[in-house]
Amino acid sequence: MTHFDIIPPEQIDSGEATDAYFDRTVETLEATDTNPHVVAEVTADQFPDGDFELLAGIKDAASLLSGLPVDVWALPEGTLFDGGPVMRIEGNYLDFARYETSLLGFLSHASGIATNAMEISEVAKDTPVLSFGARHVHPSIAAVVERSALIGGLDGFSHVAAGDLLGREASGTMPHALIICFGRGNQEAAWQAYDEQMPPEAPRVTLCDTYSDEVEEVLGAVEALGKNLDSVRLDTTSSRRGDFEAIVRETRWELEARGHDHVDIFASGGLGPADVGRLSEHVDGFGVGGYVSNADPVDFALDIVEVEGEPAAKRGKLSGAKQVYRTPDGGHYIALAGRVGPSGGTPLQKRLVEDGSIVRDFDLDATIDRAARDIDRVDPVSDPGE
Ligand code: PCP
Repeated sequence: MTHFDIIPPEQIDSGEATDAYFDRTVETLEATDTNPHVVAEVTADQFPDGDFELLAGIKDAASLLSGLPVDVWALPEGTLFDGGPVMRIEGNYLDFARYETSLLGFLSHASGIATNAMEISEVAKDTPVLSFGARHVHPSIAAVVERSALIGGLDGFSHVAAGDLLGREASGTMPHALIICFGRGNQEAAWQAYDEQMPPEAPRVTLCDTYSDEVEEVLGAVEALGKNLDSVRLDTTSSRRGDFEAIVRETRWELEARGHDHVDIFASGGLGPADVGRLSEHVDGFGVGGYVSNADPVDFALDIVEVEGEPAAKRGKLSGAKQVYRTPDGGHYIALAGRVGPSGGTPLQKRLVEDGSIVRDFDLDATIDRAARDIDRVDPVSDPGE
């Protein structure tokens, strides 16, 4: 147990992290000796609508289902999908009924974050983006946020403990708190102290918007750190922002006018895809928080589609086990499993769990590469949203 309001992992593993109606269903089925062999699928939209999402959370889903007497197929983590099942479970219903709640939670949350990260990453083009949004979510899911952000194409993240879990070092610059601790008018002292204290490998990125005009603070940072200064971060608070793009471009101009071309500009604070798209040619890096970490979870549901080998589904859902394909033109195609797929289509659902044993690796670098390749092939983000 923990003194925080966090469900312990043991209760997720045991199936106790469930909705009460599953407990009641299990009780009823057991009492009536009813336990059919079923096929169940995890699906968001039934049919393609041109709106692709990026699948994440499969690693945790596989851990959840391992040890249960079931067979599971799923799209590999880091695959784009547009309708149709992302996972199929085959087994006796009572063997996995209580796991539905946690299973959908693992997939829904991670996939929503990965999808928004992908959107940001695509409009940022080659400009690196760090995930700064851990502060907006419950600390128990910080690693889910950072891992999903990387799968979606972000280049790094800020959360230290998530870094420990993922085996990657967290990145960061400095908060306004550091500047304020040195007092108004003492920004140079704060930046210099930071420069002196940080290890040589840490980039010198000074936050330049705390008390006065951005250009003035940036030129002050150049003066204070000289050639040591790698980058300046502009995080102007929204009420003082005006035209952020103009502020960034003016800052760049004034740096270049004084021969400080080596100083990069890093932008952060309330940025979404439209901002990132507008700013990407003017800055050298972004920090994006809420747009990624606060992404809407994907609306996945788990539905029974076959009972004892026969098609079965509630109305509005499609019965029968399905396969989904990547078509040669980068499209997504849904067909009944066992039927002939589209010409040149690649089947996407692969075995994940075989009679309770996980049969796939979850190397994070490989997942990131897979996502990048699929995004390249499908080209799902053409019009940055607002
Ligand atoms: C930045 C900004 C946001 C963070 C990063 C990004 O923090 O103000 O809070 O998240 P967002 O994209 O959701 O806005 P700092 O400048 O470090 O904030 P602070 O003022 O706390 O130092």
